[in-house]
Amino acid sequence: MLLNVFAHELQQQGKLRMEVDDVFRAISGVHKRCRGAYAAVAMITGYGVVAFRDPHGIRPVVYGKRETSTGTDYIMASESVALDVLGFELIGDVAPGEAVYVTLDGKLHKQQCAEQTSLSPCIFEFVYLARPDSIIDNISVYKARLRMGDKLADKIRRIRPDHDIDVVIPIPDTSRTSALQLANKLGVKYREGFIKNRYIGRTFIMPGQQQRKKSVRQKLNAIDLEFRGKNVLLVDDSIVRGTTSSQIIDMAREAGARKVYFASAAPPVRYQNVYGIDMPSSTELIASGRSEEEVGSEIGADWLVFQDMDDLVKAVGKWNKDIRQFDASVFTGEYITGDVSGDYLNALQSSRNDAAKKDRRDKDDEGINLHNTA
Ligand code: PIN
Repeated sequence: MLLNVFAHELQQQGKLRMEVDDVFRAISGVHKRCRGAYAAVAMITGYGVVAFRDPHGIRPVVYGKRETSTGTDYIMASESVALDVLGFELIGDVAPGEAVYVTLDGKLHKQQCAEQTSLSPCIFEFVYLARPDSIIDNISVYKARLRMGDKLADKIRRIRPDHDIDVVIPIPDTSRTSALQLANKLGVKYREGFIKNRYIGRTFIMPGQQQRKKSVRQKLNAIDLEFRGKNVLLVDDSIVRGTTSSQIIDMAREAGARKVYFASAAPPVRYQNVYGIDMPSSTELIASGRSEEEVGSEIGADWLVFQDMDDLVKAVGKWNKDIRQFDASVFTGEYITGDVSGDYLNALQSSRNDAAKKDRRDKDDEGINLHNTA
């Protein structure tokens, strides 16, 4: 849809031959007509490649270069890791509202195309979505996650000064970085108690509760000797539906743990995401309408600790003081574009719940069957 709007903006200028400024003008038009989060890379056949980012800079997009014997090559990608593996050097982020355009002759042009901008990156990228080796808006995701572990350790010390944790065990993969630092700071052993089957994809975006449940057991296997007779602190990056968390707690108990404590490197996820992540509807979020204690007993933990919102912001924001605010709407319910109404959220709610998704899948299957019989 976004590209259609962009194409329409280009077409409306009615030029036979497009100049660089025409492309930037079209992107200004996109910013006027579209709201929300977007970071896009588009190829304009016969002209070049252009990357652009929404005026709030919610989603990331970076660009880089590499020198070759024939000149400079440019690259654009949503995460800087793509540049590393292809031998490019990072130039920087496409700024909120900015467009970076590489024409067929190999020249790079860039221009601010939005009237009002603010840098408000999505904090969930740092919590979970991005790879740890990525750098987003000048912040190393890895460093941010280490710092989340630091902050969690401080909180545990504060609220449970007499804790009896024997071992810290991450729920792989994302939480490893913060769990490692948490254990270090608490002065408790860090152990890999769960081994991940590396051929399974992300479960929290998988359709259907049944399928998700099955996938947890297929995805993780416990090493009993790390659990037997011990008080374990399991660490995850976040708790979304809570289904994985409760199954993992069961697995830890089956493996012989005496007490199972749980730490989430992020605050409770209570609100829907409207900025590009196909997250569950809020009724399916375990923390929606529940207190932290209630979530703890719901997932069956002996106790549960969540990162405080302030600490999460500090953990990430410490590395780039230019960021005044993050999009943290899944935790706070405050949508930084300021235009997300209750009606919109309700409509989203009914299209995103598992039943609606199943319905759509069934219809798609029917479509395929009809097609086959025809
Ligand atoms: C999984 C990262 N992480 C694990 C994603 C599970 C929420 N879930 C969000 C925790 S991985 S649940 O490291 O990429 O494998 O609360 O919805 O059950």
